[in-house]
Amino acid sequence: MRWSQALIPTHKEDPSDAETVSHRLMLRAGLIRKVTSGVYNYLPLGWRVVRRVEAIVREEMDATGGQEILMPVLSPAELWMESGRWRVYGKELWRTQDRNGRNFALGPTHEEVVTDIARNEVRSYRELPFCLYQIQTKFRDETRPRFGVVRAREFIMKDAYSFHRDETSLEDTYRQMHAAYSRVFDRCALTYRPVEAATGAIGGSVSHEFMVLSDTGESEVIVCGCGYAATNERAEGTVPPAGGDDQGEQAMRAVDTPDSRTIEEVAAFLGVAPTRIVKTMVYDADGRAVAVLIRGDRDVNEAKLALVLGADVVVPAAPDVIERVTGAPVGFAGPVGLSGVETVADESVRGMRNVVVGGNRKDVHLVNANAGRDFPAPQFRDLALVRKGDRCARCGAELDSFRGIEVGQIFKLGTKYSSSMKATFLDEDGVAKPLVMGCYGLGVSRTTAAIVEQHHDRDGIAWPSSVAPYAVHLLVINPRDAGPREAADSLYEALRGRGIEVLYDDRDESPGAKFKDADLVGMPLRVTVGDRGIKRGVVETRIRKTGEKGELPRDSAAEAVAAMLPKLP
Ligand code: 9G3
Repeated sequence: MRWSQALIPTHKEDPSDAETVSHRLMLRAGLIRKVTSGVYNYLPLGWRVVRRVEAIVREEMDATGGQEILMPVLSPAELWMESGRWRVYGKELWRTQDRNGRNFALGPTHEEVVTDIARNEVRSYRELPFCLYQIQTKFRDETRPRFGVVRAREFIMKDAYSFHRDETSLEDTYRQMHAAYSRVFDRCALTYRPVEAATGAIGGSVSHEFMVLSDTGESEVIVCGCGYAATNERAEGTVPPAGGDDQGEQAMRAVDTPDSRTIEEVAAFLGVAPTRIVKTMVYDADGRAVAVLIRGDRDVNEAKLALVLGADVVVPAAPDVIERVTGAPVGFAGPVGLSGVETVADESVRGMRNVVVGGNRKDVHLVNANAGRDFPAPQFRDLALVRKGDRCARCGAELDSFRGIEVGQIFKLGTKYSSSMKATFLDEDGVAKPLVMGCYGLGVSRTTAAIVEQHHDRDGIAWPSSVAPYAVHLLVINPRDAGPREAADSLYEALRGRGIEVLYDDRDESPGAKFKDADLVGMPLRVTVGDRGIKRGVVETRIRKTGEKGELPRDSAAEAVAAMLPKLP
């Protein structure tokens, strides 16, 4: 492609509203353009990268025996009502109506639609297992789209769904997918880590996320030297005891704490450490109020709480619910005198004595409250959001953490959708059984941004060869010089003749600007044709990733370039 005829609108300046390096560089290098919040155009260079990533994904999905299909974006509401998710999901599920008022969802995922295919087409255990996949645009009306295509409202996902007669067969495909995902991310030259993940509202028993290491990643991953790794939502671990209450049970008393609602405000007002406070969080679990006691310096892991309560959706209760349940405004909830509401405590509270709790009255806290004496001894469960510094549940060592971008997630779904949607098969005894399912998602558009996060320097993007929009960036210093221009034109044709993808910067612009653009758009190999070199019968090369420079004889440059490409990083 000749740059003079290409739409590659690069920017010298960093766009003001881009927070992450991938967002900044994808805008500056002319890969994407924002249409509206969370919605992007993929311009020629950006779309070439997406298609190269898709090609790798397709190859690896096909290699697992996956069969590619395409399901509609428009999902009839009826299917979502059958699975119960039309009711469970809120505004994030992009709903619309057709001209006759029929309800649809713009598919955020396709468990319902693919299960509908299976229940209509699968009869016998003989037809199992099989795996269907698609690479398709998804819609999720996120509250806060950000970081460019990393968290978008319209994005490209590869979603695969496998169907089995039993868990053993599912285990086999799950393992194959795990390996295929590793091959995909290896081929995209990504540094990533598969980690245990929560299954959340999607259901199922087991899940792994593939995390690309990035300090700007939205996800926090908890890791241990023993090899344990899990998202902080899924992570198990022990909260180190805070200590500091070795005296016997003291007399409980009420203390006025005007306008002290947050843990920090109460701790400061009473002159105690947040670890001496037990906070009472009120949640809405599928519509019922639940009180959770947890140490003041810790957070509740809502995914764990949902599992403990067997609830689909767990969200913080609304202020009016808190007022109704505790008799006090937000910030003063406590276990003393709290009746008629299910209460559970996190392990971090076990054994604490003489703690500070909310008084269930405005501007009042209780000091020296003791479980058993002042409020019913609660059930203790592992409900805390594990963090760096906690103890590993496996080996007891101190846990560490890193941030990452989730580029893939795989699930053992089991029969959640097949049972609710009556998708069955006949086993060898003619008995109808619910199909056992797995599903496997890979964020294609997000992966392109993750690659930029890990492959850039201060001058711009440095694409790995496996996904670069073009393998070679050919640059003629001054196209008005007939000698260099003819040399560059013929090298361009010679390289294309060898099937090499070349971006040929033949623009009549300053050499400085063209070199800057070459570094910005980041093709793996730059070949420069200039007057001085042509006079000496050579062209210059520069490897983008390493900056390594070289010269090639002009007459055999195409052959030499072809030999260099496979060795490039
Ligand atoms: C929704 C909305 C958002 C969602 C979902 C449903 C995430 C939802 C989880 C999955 C699970 C797997 C198949 C491919 C791999 C991931 N966000 N998830 O189910 F209605 Cl609005 O999508 N699905």
